[in-house]
Amino acid sequence: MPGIDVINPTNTSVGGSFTTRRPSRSGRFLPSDPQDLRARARLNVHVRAGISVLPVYNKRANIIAIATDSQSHPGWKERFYERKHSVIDVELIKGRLMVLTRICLITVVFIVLVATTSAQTYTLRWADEFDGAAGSSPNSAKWNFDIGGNGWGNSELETYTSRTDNAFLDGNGNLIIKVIQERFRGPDGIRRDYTSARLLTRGKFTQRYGRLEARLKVPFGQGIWPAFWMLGANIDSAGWPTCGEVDIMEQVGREPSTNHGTLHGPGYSGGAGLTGIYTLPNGQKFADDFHTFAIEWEPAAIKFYVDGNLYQTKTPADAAGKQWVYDHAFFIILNVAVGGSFPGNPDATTTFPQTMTVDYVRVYSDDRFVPKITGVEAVKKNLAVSGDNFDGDSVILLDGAPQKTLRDEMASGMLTGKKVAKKIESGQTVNIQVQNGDGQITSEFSYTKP
Ligand SMILES: [Ca+2]
Repeated sequence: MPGIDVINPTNTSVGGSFTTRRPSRSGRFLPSDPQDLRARARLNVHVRAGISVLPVYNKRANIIAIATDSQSHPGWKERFYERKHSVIDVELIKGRLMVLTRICLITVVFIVLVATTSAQTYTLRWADEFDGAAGSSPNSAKWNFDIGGNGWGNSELETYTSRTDNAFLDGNGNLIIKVIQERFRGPDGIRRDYTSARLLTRGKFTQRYGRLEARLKVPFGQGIWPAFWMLGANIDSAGWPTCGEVDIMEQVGREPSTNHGTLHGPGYSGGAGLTGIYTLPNGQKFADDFHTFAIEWEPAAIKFYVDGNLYQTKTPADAAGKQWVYDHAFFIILNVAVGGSFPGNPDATTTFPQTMTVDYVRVYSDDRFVPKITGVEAVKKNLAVSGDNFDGDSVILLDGAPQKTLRDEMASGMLTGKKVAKKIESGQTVNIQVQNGDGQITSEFSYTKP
């Protein structure tokens, strides 16, 4: 059984009468797909009789199975039945499969934390290679524009436009964001001395977890502030910085060899962001060539790379008790700002126009964290859908049509499709899917109503 490596847990004081002895193999209950069961956190055990219940841990201390201590019941065997909502019945049996007693009821609440046993595989989910005719506008199916000259919270000096003067394809497979020194009044009526562009996938594409990377060549000069970054797609409801911000590439012109990678969240934003830098060796300047900037993002860890070099890993421990806000979908932003609080303003050494040349942006899903259905069951009028990696905005689809979905806050791997089962005839087969808040859909789960 791949990946299952039983160890003695060191801290099992979660509740109930756990013992920490190695469980017997005969008494093991295995979840339907142990490779996908990455869980621990809250484990509520209600033991009703004198039977010991043992969680089985892997090396990363995730529960991968439940067992009983059959040695305390010589001659008896246990049977395990998984019921809906991860409720597990344990029965003791002796002789000719005579069920004597339902000994205890275990309620296991699995909270997805980290992947454990399955291999990491990245699947390209979204990309823009910026192929297209010279002078044409970036693909409007993929990008929106932020427009205006309001300073963007940082006393910035540019007006962002959607003109092809400021954002266009070069005909050689690159997006150009061009900063122009010009007097310009945008539709917001604000007159500024510079124009530039800020492209974002908001409303078009979002991603939760995986690998995000861009290959690009930055502009240079005092007061020039390019970035490849993300904001939480819940920014309207949660506000900034609670929505979360991940800066994958952020540079200021006065530090031509330095890249900043930063997380901003509640209680650690602005100058207090969780940040690290990567410095090119031997005085090389980022603006002199293309470089690849990436993150690898999983539950409870974000790793930052430049040209394949891992230079920092941030985890909830870095947030030091403050909220880790990187478990939901984010949208992507590419922009070049001018002036403002972080880079300072341009001076006599700054030359214009300045261009950021972007070869590609690629987004890969991490297959360990894509939503997966492991079970579907009719519960009276409703449909109980169990699985992994459902996010807070996930929705059950019935033959492709979204259904009203209720979430159990205690059991992230369980969704209830309200009155969905009522729509299915007995004997009818339907395709059940789950769509996460970032638009990711599970593989289909064929369900036949009994
Ligand atoms: Ca390209």
